[in-house]
Amino acid sequence: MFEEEQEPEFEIFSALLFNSLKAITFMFFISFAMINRPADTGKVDPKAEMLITVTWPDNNTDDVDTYVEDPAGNVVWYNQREAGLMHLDRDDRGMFKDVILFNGKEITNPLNQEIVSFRGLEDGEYVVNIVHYIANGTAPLPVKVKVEKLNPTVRVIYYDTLNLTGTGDELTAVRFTLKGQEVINVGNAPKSLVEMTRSTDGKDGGGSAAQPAPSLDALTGQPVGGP
Ligand SMILES: [Ca+2]
Ligand SMILES: [Ca+2]
Repeated sequence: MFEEEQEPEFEIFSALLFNSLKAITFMFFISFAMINRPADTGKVDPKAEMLITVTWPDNNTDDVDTYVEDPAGNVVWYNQREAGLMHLDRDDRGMFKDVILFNGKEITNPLNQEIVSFRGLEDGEYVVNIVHYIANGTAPLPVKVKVEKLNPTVRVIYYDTLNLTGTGDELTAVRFTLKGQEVINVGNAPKSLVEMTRSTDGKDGGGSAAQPAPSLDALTGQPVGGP
């Protein structure tokens, strides 16, 4: 009898304890979510008007760079990741820095990809170049370049694979002109965007992988003025 009378009190106590635990857990998750709010850098704008995606084979150690010029003459590239209405998500350097920690273990991210997103579009010509910044292999490197205009419906302006042939090789993948919703004059006449950005220097210093980028001949894509 005595024990039976104690039970309800115990139940109230455990219910209280359980609810407090729930509240604490809830507050913990809320603060955790706030702490881990993703940083703005590297984010692709979900309201993008156009996307340029450059990919090369998984696990490849070569460093390919994406350069895009807009009609106003702004050029987005690894040292100028915001230009005009363009944004380069990151400078993918092959496998360099592509190791992440997950549950205390090192995980290698095999992906090789750079994405340029556009918050808005202007009439005029766009130029999309890829550059073989560091070639570690001897074979030509196949690089996929895709240009998609997203609104009002997704439309692929360009999608092809180009072969980069070695350090310093710069190729114009595509150039095209926007006129309202129209896409005209799609071609690939070479235009060096590296030359236009040569006043600024190469990759962040320190690492042995960093080197001053060579000056390139606009027509041949070959380094000029070297030894
Ligand atoms: Ca790169
Ligand atoms: Ca990579």
